[in-house]
Amino acid sequence: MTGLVTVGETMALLSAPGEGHLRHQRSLDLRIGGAESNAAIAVRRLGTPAAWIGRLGRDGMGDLVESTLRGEGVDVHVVRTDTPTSIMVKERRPGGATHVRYYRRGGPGSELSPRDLDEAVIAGAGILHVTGITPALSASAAETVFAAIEIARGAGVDVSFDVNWRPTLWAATDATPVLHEIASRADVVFVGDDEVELLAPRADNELAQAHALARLGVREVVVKRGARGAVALLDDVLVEQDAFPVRVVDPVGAGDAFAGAYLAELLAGSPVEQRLRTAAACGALATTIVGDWEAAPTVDDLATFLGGPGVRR
Ligand code: ADP
Ligand code: KDG
Repeated sequence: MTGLVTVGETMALLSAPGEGHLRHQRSLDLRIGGAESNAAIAVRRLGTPAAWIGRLGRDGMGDLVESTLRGEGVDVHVVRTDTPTSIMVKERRPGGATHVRYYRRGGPGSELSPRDLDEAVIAGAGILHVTGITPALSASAAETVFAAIEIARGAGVDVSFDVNWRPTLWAATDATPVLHEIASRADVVFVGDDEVELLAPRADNELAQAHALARLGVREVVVKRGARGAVALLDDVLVEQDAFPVRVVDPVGAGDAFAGAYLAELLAGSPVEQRLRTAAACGALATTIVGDWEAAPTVDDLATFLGGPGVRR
């Protein structure tokens, strides 16, 4: 496998179909979501191999997650356990703000252990992609992330890290040293413009913050700026990419589609300008329909988006 491998928790996702408070909903759509598997799907959609390592309950929700990922062409390496599969509930409050609530404490993702890692899969990949969500779940989940990084580094596999700080899972004081530690072991770091201060508190603007991260030994620092696009800092050169204007329906998952697309282009050997352009297009498209990963574009969708609508027959 020369593509991407990732490790993390994927949950069943109960998503309110309409706008309004959850208590006024009479049904919920059943989907799946997980930052790492969202990125793996984004990679697959662009025709690049991707593998996901994780744990799921031995239950219907676990079957749903496993069959959905397999259906998307992701190579699944899963341990099934007696612990129920974790759940995430997503509602769109009046005014359009998306609220997410987790039911995942002690869930299968928290049981992740370095023993779950298939060394050959990681060592055979082109990139290992991890996020700051998994180490927040438990001590053994954090150990698993560090163990995966060690295997990748030992095998000369690039390490990609999406900071993805989730304040509902851990406070800044607990998160900062761990996220810092992972960033310092990564070749590529994706960081939100709202997260970068956490890792570079003494720098007083985005550029200085990106330089501070690069000084940790990170080869490519990519700052995700939502509707303002993105910038990448590598070899001391800053490359900027505007956002593609879109009508946002559901912003959750944009960062995962962005990271997956950037990494797919990196695996293909594309220059940084193309990595950023494809990533920004995929991030923008990811916001245009409901779901954390469903709108990640295929090669064909992307060509249509970048080349103008037209009619495909
Ligand atoms: P995250 O989902 O991790 O918070 P962002 O919201 O910054 O990350 O989204 C990742 C990337 O997706 C952005 O850098 C941008 O290129 C694209 N993107 C996100 N939101 C929009 C938007 N509203 N319009 C256009 N592009 C967007
Ligand atoms: O980036 C989107 C993810 O946050 C979502 O799919 C669920 O993994 C998830 C999380 O922990 O928030």
